Amino acid sequence: MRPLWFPHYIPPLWFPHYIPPLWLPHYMCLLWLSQCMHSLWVSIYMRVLWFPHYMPLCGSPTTCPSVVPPLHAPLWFPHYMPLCGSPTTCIPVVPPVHACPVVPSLHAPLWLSVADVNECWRYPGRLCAQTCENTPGSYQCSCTTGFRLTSDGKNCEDVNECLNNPCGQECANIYGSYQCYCREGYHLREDGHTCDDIDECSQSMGHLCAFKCVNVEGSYQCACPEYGYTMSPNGRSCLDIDECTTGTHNCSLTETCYNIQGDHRCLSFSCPDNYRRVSDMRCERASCGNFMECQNSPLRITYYQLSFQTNTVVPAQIFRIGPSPAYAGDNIIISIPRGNEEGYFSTRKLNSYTGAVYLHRQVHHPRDFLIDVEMRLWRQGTFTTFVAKIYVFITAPAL
Ligand SMILES: [Ca+2]
Ligand SMILES: [Ca+2]
Repeated sequence: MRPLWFPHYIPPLWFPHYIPPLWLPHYMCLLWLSQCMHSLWVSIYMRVLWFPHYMPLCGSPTTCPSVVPPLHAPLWFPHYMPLCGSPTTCIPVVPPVHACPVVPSLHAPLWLSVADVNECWRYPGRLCAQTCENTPGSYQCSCTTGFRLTSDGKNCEDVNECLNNPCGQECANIYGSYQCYCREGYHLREDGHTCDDIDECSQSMGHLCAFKCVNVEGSYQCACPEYGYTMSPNGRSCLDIDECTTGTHNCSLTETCYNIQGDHRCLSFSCPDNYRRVSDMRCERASCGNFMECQNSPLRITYYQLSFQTNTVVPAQIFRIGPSPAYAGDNIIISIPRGNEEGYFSTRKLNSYTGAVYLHRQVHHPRDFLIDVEMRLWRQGTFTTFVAKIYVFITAPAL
């Protein structure tokens, strides 16, 4: 309320002597403060007659021209600008002329010892919600990053940055800021905005897939060998295709299809001369000429197929053989006369009528063996020979 200590401004009779034209803006303050018709008149009088360009005039009693200040500010007192910003109504003075009310603090002339008031210091925290910046004759509220000034010019509201799609994938608006995040399978780059595919295959040290991991954008996929396997329902491990039951084998009509892990085999069983085929798997001697031949040539030849994986722990008992039925006094001799040249297999007699075959060396790579296991049975004073022809398929481990 600065005019109070300038009493010489108030008596209207003094004004012609004391008020040079340049003081006029201050009278606008008086006008606002006192609502005194006389001061009003002084103001109007001075302004209209002497400095008409100071006079913020309005066209009607209710509206003020929004661009009054720039239009009417004297060039040599830019800090005097009579603002018509906040009080938007006009005060009727001398009809039909109307003046815009002027906020006193905004228009104090510095050279009248009424310095600009730093409203931000005078009313800390009360004028602006966030940041207050003093300006000549006024102040300006502003907001920190992430906020925008509301229409009241005082408060700040959160900006929803997500509306401008600043993120590579997903955006979450938060109060005063925003956060980018990525969909599953991606990670946020250090720039905080870009999403990069995660290479799950290289990060998982090969535990994700039984056979092969293939990185793809946003995810990964497991793969199986091109032939012999199909993907299991869990999408990670591989299942052997049983070519024999699915009919995808290439065995001829005379061959028997045998499925193994990751592949299959076409086996043909033939009986030697003098043997007759009694089943798919068995040949029996038709006749024997003399005693020695009858003792030494197999009475029966039976085919078997066994399948083991390369990671089978050795020694492993893979086969048992013995007379059925067995009688007291039976005794057997067991051997592998063919197919064990490299010594992967061995035999052991478990008791007088039971023999066992062992895989006793590790087979490191998939491989097929055909071994003849011969059992000579001593019973009631004569030997009888039996042969088991055993296919042993060593396959890769299950995937
Ligand atoms: Ca990926
Ligand atoms: Ca197979």
